[in-house]
Amino acid sequence: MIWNSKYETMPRGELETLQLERLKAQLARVYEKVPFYRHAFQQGGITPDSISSLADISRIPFTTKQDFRDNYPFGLLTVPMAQVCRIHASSGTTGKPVVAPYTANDLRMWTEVMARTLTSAGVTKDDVMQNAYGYGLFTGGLGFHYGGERVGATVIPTSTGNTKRQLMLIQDIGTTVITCTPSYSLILAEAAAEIGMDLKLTKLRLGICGAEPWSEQMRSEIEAKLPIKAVDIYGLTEVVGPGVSVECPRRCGLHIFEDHFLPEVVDPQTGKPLPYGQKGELVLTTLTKEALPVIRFRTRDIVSLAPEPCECGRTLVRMTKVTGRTDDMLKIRGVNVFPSQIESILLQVEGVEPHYLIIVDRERHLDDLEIWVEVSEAVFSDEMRKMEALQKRVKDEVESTLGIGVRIKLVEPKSIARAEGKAKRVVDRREL
Ligand code: DLL
Repeated sequence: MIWNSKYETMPRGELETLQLERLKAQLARVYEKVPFYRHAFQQGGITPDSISSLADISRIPFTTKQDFRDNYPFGLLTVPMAQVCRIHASSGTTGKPVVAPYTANDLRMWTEVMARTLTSAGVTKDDVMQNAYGYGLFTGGLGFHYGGERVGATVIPTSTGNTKRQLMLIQDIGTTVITCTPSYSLILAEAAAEIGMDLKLTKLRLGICGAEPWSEQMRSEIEAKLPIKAVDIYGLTEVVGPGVSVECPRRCGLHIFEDHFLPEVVDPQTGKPLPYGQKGELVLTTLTKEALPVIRFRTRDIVSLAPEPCECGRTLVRMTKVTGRTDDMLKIRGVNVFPSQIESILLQVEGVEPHYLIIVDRERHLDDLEIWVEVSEAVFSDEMRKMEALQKRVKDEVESTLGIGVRIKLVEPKSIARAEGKAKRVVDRREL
C-alpha cells in the first residue's frame, strides 16, 4: 500500500523539477531570515540565485551539529516564536541539546511523512499500534503517535519501559504492531519467555524498528524470537525526527521521502559528492520545513543511495541500512551519547582526573553503560566515605545530562592505559 501515490510514485524528472523549485524557495528563505546561512553563503561566494540545478547544491557550505550548538537555542529559527507550536530536542555533542522547533505546517508535514512511513511498513486502520518509543523531548514517541492516528490505526501510547505492562497490553488489547527500538523488541521477547508468555499466540505481526543501528543478523534474531516482520525506519531530530526514510515490503533499502528531504552522499574526508551506489556520508537538505530548515546537514551516517525503480512502485531513491558513523556518537538505549559530553561533565567534577574509559556492552539485549574514572591521589588516599560521595556525584551528573542510567567505577590514579597517539576512550562490546 502507498499512502500518497502522487508524491511517492512521481516520475523522477517531475520529482527533480519539484525539488529544484522547493530548494530555491528554501534557500531564498534562509538567506533572508538566518544570519548564519547568509554569512555562510556569502563566504562561499554564492547567493540563492546562483543555484540553477540540483547539482549546484554542492556549491553550498554544509551545516553540522556544531552549527546547531553555536546557534543554540534559536539562532537558526526562521519564524517568530509565536508560530512555533512544538519543540523537541536530542543530545548534542556537549551539555546543550539540539533543539528542534516546528510550526503547524511542519507538524502537518511530519504527520504526512509518518503516515507514508507506517503505510509503507504495512500499518492500516485495522491495526492496533503499541508505541514503545519514548514520549517527551525525543521525537520517536509523538512522531509515531500522530502518524499512527493519521493512518487510522488504534494507537496505544505506552512509551518506553515497564516491559511487563507492555506484554500485558499486547495480550489483552490485541496489539498487532509494535513500534520500538530493535533492542527493545528483543527485551520484550525475553521478558515474555521469562513469564511463560507465548508471543506467537498473540496478534502481534509487525515491528517498526529504528533510532539505533541494527544489522541483518539482528533482524533475523528479532524475527525468530517474535512473531513479527521487522521493518527499518530512519530519521533524525535535526531534519524532522522519524519519517525521513523507511523500508517498503520489498525490503531492499529505505525509500527517502525526497519531495521533503533532498539526499546527497559525500566523501566524509573531502566533502565531495559521490555517485549513486558509493558508500559515504548522508547529507540532507529539508525542502519544505518552515521553523528550522536545514541546508546540507551532515548526518555522519554512512549509507549509499540507489535510484533504480523499486518493485513496490515507489520512485523514491533508496538508502542502504546505516552501516556506521563518521564520528564517535554512540546510541545507548536509543539516546545519542558523545564521549565529549561525558568528558565535559567529568572535567567539571573536582577530584576526578581527565582519564576515563567508556565501556558499552549489551546485557540481555539491554545496553549497559559503565564509565571508569581515575581519581586524584588526594581523593584516593582519603576515606571510603568521600570516595563514595564522589562516585555518587559523578553518577548523578552524568545521568542528569544523558538521561540514562550509568555505573561509575572510580579507579586508582594512573591505572587507565595511556595512549601515545589518539586516546582510546570507548570500548564498545556490543555485537549488533
Ligand atoms: O533517533 C529519530 C527516530 C526515532 C528514528 C524513532 C527512528 C525511530 P535522533 O535521536 O536525533 O533521532 O538520532 C538520530 O540515530 O543520525 C542515526 O545515527 C541513528 N538512527 C536513527 N534511525 C536509525 C536506523 C532519532 N534505522 C540518529 N538505523 C541518526 C541506524 C539510526 N541508525
